[in-house]
Amino acid sequence: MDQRHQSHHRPQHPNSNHHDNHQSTFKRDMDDSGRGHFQHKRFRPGHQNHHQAGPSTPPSSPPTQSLSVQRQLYERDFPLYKQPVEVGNFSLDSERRFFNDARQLRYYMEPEKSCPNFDLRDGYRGRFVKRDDRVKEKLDHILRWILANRSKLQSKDTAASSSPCALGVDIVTWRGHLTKLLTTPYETREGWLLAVTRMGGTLYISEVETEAARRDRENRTERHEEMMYWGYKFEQYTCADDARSLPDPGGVVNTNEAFCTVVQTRLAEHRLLFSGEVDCRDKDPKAPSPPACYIEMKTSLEISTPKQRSNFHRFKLLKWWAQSFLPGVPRIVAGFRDHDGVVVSVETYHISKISQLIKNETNCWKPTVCMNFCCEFLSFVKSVVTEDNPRVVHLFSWDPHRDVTYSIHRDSQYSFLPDWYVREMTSSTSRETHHHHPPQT
Ligand code: 0WD
Ligand code: CA
Repeated sequence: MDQRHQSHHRPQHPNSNHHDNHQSTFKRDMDDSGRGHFQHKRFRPGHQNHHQAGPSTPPSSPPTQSLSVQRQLYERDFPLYKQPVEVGNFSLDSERRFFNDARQLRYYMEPEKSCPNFDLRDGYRGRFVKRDDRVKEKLDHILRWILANRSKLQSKDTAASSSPCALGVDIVTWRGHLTKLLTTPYETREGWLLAVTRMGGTLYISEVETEAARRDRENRTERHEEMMYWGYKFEQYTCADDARSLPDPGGVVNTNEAFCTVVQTRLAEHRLLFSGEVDCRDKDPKAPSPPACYIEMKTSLEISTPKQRSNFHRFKLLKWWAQSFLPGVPRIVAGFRDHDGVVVSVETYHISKISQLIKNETNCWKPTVCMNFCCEFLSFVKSVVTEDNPRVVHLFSWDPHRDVTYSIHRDSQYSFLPDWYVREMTSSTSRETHHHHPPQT
């Protein structure tokens, strides 16, 4: 059942390439978390030093302090990545209220002409309701989905396996956070902060806004604010509310509204559960089942020079590929626009063909580096975050040209699992393991 996600990646056992480069990668970092004064090893990619629970690891082995992001360390065979399976979905309405259904899913209507002349500026001043991006929702919507669908999740996996974790998955997060991990080896501008908490054996990963990102958000130009609207407006020109109706370009664009898929998959030994926003689906009722019928919509500046084409391949297609590959969304429909926000052409990209498309580019990104880095990061996180406690956060931090490091926070501003979730998860775990309530008479 370990199907390859992409046919052009050669089949390979996830752990078959563990000849590590025995350079001396000892890091002479002092332990600033108050646990002694070892010389800590750097976490070595591809090395089995993350299997701390394994019998070959001496119990005194000190935890590793940092993870290198250097590309060449991740240039090996593509890791196993199972075909993502949609286990559910949810919708957020115009007021950002959660619904455990697909009411916000839209249907792609192919534009009549190849040069559609969509005016993406239309409606920005009068028919636009923007989500308040100062509100940090963290993992809340996913956690709501988990509570509403626990029986589905657990019956699939946990009951049968010997896994001690209550949910039957190792990692719960947003797809967007995984996208950031995939692109990290090639990122030169923006760092990230990821908060991690272990509860019931599952690691929850939730992004924390960096200072730099906050400054950028607070200092956006009016032009930038307007351009952020263009992507949503393109969706409005091309997506309809149901399979038999037409798009309504005269309506209001409300960015509170969202349809999110929840998928389960495995990256090497890591069982993942994550959610991502999906723009629309193929309107043909005979299209393959989700996520294979989903379509990602994008806009981008039209390409007029070889330099622009090369930059598009090297930087933008990396982000587009990573985002859609993760949940198994097979197609991207891109609207190329001019500087005035008029769409001048529309093109479809098949995710499985992107790595071929970029092969002739010098200094280009490689899918295998992205996936191997993400896999090693998750192993690193598992080895570091061993205390099972909803009040403890390990904050993993990365800046371009640096290693990934972390700090530990107890009952801090970084705690992100809400009480309603912790209470529900812990109370029902004990209910299930101890007894069944007799029916009330
Ligand atoms: O509060 C937070 N720190 C975040 C919340 C960070 C990232 C996401 N979110 C939540 C929101 O609830 C949103 O509905 O995630 C949802 C989207 O999650 P995702 O799919 O994991 O995010 P990502 O892949 O980065 O973005 C997918 C789409 C974007 O489309 P484009 O074509 O631009 O990639 O979701 C939208 C945007 O349309 N989007 C967001 N919507 C609401 N809040 C956010 C955001 N912070 N970021 C992207
Ligand atoms: Ca999109």
